[in-house]
Amino acid sequence: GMKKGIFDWTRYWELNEIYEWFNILVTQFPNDVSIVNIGDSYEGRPILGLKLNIGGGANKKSIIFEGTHHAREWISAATVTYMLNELLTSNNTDVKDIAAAYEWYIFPVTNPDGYLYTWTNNRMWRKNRKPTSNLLCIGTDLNRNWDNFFNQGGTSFNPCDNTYAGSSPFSEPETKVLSEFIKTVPNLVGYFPFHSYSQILMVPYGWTHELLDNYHELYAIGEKALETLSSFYGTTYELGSIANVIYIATGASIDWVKYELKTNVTFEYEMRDVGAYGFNLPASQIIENSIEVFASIITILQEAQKI
Ligand code: ING
Ligand code: ZN
Repeated sequence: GMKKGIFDWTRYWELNEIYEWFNILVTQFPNDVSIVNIGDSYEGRPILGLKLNIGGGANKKSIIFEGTHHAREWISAATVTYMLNELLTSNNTDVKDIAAAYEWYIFPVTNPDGYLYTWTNNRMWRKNRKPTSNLLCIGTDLNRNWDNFFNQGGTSFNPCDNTYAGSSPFSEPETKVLSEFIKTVPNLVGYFPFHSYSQILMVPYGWTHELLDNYHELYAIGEKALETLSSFYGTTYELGSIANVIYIATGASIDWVKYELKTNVTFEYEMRDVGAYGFNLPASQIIENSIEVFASIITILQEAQKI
């Protein structure tokens, strides 16, 4: 694994550190990784992901990790970078098999302006940083801005609210460029957004209470994943559809991917904790959180390969 130093998981990383680390990985693993720049945020920062095709090979199925759509959920960037590092460097044969079996598109920070703002101005910022029709209020909730039952529940029409859905579907550059990119990914079979907090593993949909598509299949896989997850530190998660375990929410990325692209394996994580620290999860929990979540994802993919 990575050596201790600037790049370890005992503290949270700033955006430029994550991007710097990408550059290091490209020089360290030139045959297996490349940087994908899907376009710019509102304030002009590139939204960068790392593509992994370990050992090369064509026609692999693809998986996308969506990190930090919500700015204040720092554990998302930390866990996604940790998992990327494991996929590249783990010696565990189960991990190596899964890592080499897919093409991975890993985005630690899909809301770079918001993430930077949480470091410089307001630790509790959730939205992006694009101005709205209200001069006094900035930002759209990116996880309400996708073109799927837009503004039909669990959203706000008020630009000052934290769940403001935006002026129209994909009105925000961050959701626009990410959705356009996702459509170009060949053989997309898995989509995983990482949020915090509450310790819930969720499957579609957020727009309806109905249990549609392959809900029951995903639920059964989710049960196995949570057995794996709790086996390390006893962490317990709830499991269910978004609308049933938390609330109705429309315009979410996972719903759009599932509904529009018919992607098979779609799980959204609400990671640690259950509220003691909330979004301010201490950095001392990054590694434990990452270990349990990553192992559960390996279980999900092993189970999904059986069906
Ligand atoms: N929770 C998610 C949110 O966007 C969610 C829950 C997930 C809603 C998927 C809709 C779809 O509100 C957090 N903590 O952001
Ligand atoms: Zn969130």
